[in-house]
Amino acid sequence: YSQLKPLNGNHHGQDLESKLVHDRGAFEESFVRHVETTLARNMYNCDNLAAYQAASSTVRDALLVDWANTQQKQTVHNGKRVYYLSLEFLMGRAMDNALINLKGRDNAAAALSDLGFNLEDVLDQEPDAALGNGGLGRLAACFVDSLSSKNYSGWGYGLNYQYGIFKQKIIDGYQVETPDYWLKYSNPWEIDRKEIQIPVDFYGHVYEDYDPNSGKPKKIWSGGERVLAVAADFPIPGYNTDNTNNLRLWNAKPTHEFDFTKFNAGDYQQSVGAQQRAESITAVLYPNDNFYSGKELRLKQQYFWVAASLHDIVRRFKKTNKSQWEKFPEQVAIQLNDTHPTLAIVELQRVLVDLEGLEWDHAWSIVTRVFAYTNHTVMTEALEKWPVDLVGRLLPRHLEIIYDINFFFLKDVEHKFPDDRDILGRVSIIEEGNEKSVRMAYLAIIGSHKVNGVAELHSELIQTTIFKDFVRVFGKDRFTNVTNGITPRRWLRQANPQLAKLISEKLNDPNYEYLTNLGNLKKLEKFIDDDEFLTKWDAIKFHNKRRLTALVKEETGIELDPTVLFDVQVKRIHEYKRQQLNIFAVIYRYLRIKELLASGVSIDEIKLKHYISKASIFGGKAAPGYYMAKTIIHLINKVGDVVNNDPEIGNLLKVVFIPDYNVSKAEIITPASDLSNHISTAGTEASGTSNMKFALNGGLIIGTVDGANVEITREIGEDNIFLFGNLSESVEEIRHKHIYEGVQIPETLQKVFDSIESGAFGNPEEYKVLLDGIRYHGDHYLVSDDFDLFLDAHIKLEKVFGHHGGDASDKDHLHRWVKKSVLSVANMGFFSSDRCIDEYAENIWNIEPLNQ
Ligand code: HBZ
Repeated sequence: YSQLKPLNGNHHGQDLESKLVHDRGAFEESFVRHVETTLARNMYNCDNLAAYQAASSTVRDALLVDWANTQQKQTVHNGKRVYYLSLEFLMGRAMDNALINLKGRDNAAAALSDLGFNLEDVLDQEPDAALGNGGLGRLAACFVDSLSSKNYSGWGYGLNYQYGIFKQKIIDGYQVETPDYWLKYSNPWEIDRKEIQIPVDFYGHVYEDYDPNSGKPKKIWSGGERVLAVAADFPIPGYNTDNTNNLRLWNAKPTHEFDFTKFNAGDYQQSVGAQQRAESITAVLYPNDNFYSGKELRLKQQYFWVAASLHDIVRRFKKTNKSQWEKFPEQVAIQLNDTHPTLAIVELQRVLVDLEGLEWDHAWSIVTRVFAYTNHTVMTEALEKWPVDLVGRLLPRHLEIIYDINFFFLKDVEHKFPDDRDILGRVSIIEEGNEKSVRMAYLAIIGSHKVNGVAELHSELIQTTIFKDFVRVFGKDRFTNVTNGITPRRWLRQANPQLAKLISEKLNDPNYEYLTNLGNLKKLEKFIDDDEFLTKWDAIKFHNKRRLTALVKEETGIELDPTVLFDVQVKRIHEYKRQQLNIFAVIYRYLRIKELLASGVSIDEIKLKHYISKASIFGGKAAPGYYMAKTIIHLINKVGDVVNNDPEIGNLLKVVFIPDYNVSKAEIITPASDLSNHISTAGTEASGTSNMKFALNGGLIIGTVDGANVEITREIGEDNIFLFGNLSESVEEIRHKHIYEGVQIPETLQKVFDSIESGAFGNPEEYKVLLDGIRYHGDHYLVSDDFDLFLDAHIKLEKVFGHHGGDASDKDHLHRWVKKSVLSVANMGFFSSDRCIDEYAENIWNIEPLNQ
């Protein structure tokens, strides 16, 4: 590898990188060159969009130098790499993040200003890379940021969807989906790797043959359809380090061969058409979160991605290690983000046994040392179960291997529990029944050396409920917890620059080192009695609320008063996340206000004695086929129409639904919240990560005892969070009671139902499914049981919030609310995704950072 050792030429590269990012003149020169050459325009014809393209091309040039050096360094070092397989990477915008991580933001702002542009306006031109649904996809994006920032050799592998998550419009209060064609202009962050092409096969049949070398029987998979996986690479810059890892996303392309039998039969059109359909594999992201829908194209996506990624990994391994397969687990760790990539387990076994000629047991011992699986949900409707018939048709050899894995596994189980016949059926990878299916989670557990949940409560729950038999079979050690985290680079420095700056000043940390040592936030506690500091803190929140007020005005036309409490719930719309609980409580509040007004109480008196002024702000997408979630969106919008246009109410109550919630909107919404809702039915939200984003930005939380709320409470203290609701250990019993004794609707909630049914928010027929689900169909998510507890929690928190207005003289407010805000932030260090990555590295992947 002598030719891989750093050459002198690289110094030139490093100089170039440093100059582009840190030297104003060099940035400007490169900008102009890109306008004239890359864009074929001139400076007189350069609008904000062109400026974005020229600026991003400049930043990209800098990134490429680091990226190439990193790949070379990692190859020379030849250590273990981790590969994070995720069907979703919800990256958002890249340019601001790259500038921050490369410490070039101020320089870029100055250079752009010289050229007559405003950095913020230029950044605003970038479309979001929205290749994910929600928490799971955003987690993957935070993890690749941390892998780079903490100097690990870690790649992401995913799909380069042409259409990301749909764009949401709200028309007459209804969600309307429109396609997100995010690649309208060329994507400067994508490096086309047309030369990296991996063939992937589907369908066909399996036959047995003899291996002429060994004389042993051998399985051959042939016939079928072939498509090509073509690589597109995205550099992932670390913060304050040159380490720049790679995110490789695959494009599906036709092979250049086509079906000659059809062609010869005169069917040229069809023969070419079939090939063109190859591209449909990576055309669109499936828009469901926490729901398994069982579509053939989705299974095709999964295998396409997994096969391409594994062959790429194996090829890289063989370049340096030839066929020394024992070394494979020392060189390669693969993390499965949910069960979506579980076929990778089967594919590696196939590669080792069928293609490389290893004995089954030897291959399997390698496979299980390589893989680890992260579970993100206990909800049965989200667990993947692919029909055996479909798997057998699409991937005939893989189905055989799955049966073999199951056979050997069940033999072991039988040996271990000779007297327990029932356990075999319960743990079998194959679910028997009307339609036989493959339980992907079971396959993932059996093929991995570690299985983790994403928050303590969730990791405990998977071991005591859905996977409890596997704890008996494999022992407790196979299961572990890695509580989720978020990257403070994007979710503090980028989203909330003013707060990040105040913190850097207070910590005496001008280089923002705390962003990679988030525990340092703890030192903020020292200033808890510093009035000047608290006043500044509050003023920043107020500034952020004004920024959100402008966004809301632009998106909805609604004028918010930034002095009122901003009460936010933004996340995917799902019954278990209970946006319906929130909107019912808003309706209740409105009805009470109207009653008070009708009985002669003045608005001012209501504000003083009963309700503080607030704006309820919602946002989030419903899966296009999820009728109940769409009904909830409609109700929120209709309540908004009524409340916001009621001349008696003024700023006492406003209800807003921000359309098309996405990462870049989250960067504006999150820092502006006073209070955010994380109110899932206990035991249903595996972790939640937006709770962490809000708390890190000084917003308080109203939440249930669920997911990571539990650990957030432990870290920040129970005085600084508003918890309510039934506990997860009671949920089963309550559901049982609902079914056998009926659901008790409390008086308060009944009032709300009555007003909905009176037509106060439009045709009551439209809300029938929503109300009936609670009244007559078992109230699976315990809305009726938690409603009054939710109202009580509000009464309590409103006493604390008191008056507000960014008013420096409001000492009471500073001392009650703002102190809680500071104490939250000071104790959120644990929730950095850097900590997660260190835990995975040490406990699961067995890798160490590569020192710079
Ligand atoms: O993963 C979420 C969990 O609901 C949330 O609690 C957790 O914090 C987060 C990160 O661990 N799960 C998802 O976002 N899941 C999906 O988006 C999803 C998408 C496609 C599926 C299944 C789930 O087929």
